[in-house]
Amino acid sequence: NIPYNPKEEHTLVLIKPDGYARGLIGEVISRIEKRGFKIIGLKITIPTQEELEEHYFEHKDKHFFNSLCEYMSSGPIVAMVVEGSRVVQSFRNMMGDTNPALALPGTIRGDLARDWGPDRGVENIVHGSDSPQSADREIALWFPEMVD
Ligand code: RTP
Ligand code: MG
Repeated sequence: NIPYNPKEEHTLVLIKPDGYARGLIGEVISRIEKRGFKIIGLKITIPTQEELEEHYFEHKDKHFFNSLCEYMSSGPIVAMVVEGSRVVQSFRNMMGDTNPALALPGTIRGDLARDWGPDRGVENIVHGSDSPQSADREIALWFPEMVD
């Protein structure tokens, strides 16, 4: 990792297990770099149940929470800290709608994610923080060494 400058805006990006398994790491990283954002932290890990309960705490009472945790712990993910001006909202725009069927062409999910079938109701390639506050919390969870 390279130095974390708290004056810059950051977001936490995850390439989820379907993105990793389908060989889309390069595609996602390429889109981030072409947009002019800087990757300052990067690791491959298999999330634990504890990490997912913390990462997705806002969803713990939702009907999809169990399948979400099963999906997210089913294989390796790539976690990244991405830096740049207004990167939180920009990366949300780059991801597209949560549901791949509603994600517009030109977005990561709209171009790459498969439709949600009965067997994979939660897959959508990537995660991006939904606010700068969420980003701070998520970066502290996945990259504690970077911010302590
Ligand atoms: P993320 O947090 O992963 O960046 O996705 P998001 O903001 O677009 O969507 P969010 O509402 O935070 O949901 C988190 C993840 O849970 C799965 N999900 N499944 N079956 C469903 O109705 C449903 N709703 C959400 C997705 O993997 C979603 O990205
Ligand atoms: Mg979310």
